Amino acid sequence: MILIKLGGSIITNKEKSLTARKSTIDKIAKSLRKLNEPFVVVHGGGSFGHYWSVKYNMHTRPARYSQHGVAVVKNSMVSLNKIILDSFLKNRLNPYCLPPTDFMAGNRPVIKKVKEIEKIAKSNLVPVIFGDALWYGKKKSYILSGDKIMTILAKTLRPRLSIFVLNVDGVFSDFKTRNLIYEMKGQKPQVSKIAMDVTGGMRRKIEEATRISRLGLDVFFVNGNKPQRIIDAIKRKKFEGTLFRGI
Ligand code: IP8
Repeated sequence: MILIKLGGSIITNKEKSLTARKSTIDKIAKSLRKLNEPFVVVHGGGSFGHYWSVKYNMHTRPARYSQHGVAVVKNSMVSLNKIILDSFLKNRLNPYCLPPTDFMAGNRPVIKKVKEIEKIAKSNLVPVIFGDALWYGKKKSYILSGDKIMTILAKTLRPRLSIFVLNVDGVFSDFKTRNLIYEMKGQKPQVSKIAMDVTGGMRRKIEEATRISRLGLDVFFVNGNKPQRIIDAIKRKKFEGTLFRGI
């Protein structure tokens, strides 16, 4: 099984609030049709969820954030999720909308429910999960990042491959030269800080990818503007991106 994270930067225009990159989403969906093994999709918040999380000062730490904020963030994620579902349906994938409330209790996964996700994927449906504002308990809530969801799922489902689809080629050792790191082996990459990202942007992605690779599972970062690269990575053809080899 394959886990695919569609980053907020590839599915939305991060410069412009509440705008989805519909044609990019369509192209990715069309490419995913070429896969002939079960896969699960997780997507991020981009200029939908992050836009409102910043406005309402909500973060990954459970706290008593504005309840209106929780409602608005959730609503925006459902809107973005609907755009993805529509595109997948149009492209004859069988998307199965799966909000994280389906397998999370507080900030812990319900393992029995997580295992069910694999069964859904193997039945020729494509679970489509997303980062979200979640109820924690005692009037507290928190932002659960799609990147974190990747690690949660990887721990239990042990995918053959986890792919983070980005708006750039992978991890750079240097921004100016755009020098791509083909395999992460403890180098110190350069990461940009995106003010809008409440879950930590590229730094968080690298952290989660490192965690997944320490479970003995391979992780790839690829550029979603060239969707064939996703397919090539999965089919182990020539690979353009950054590999975190499972250790
Ligand atoms: O973009 C965060 O998911 P991410 C989702 O994967 C929200 O970090 C609600 C901001």
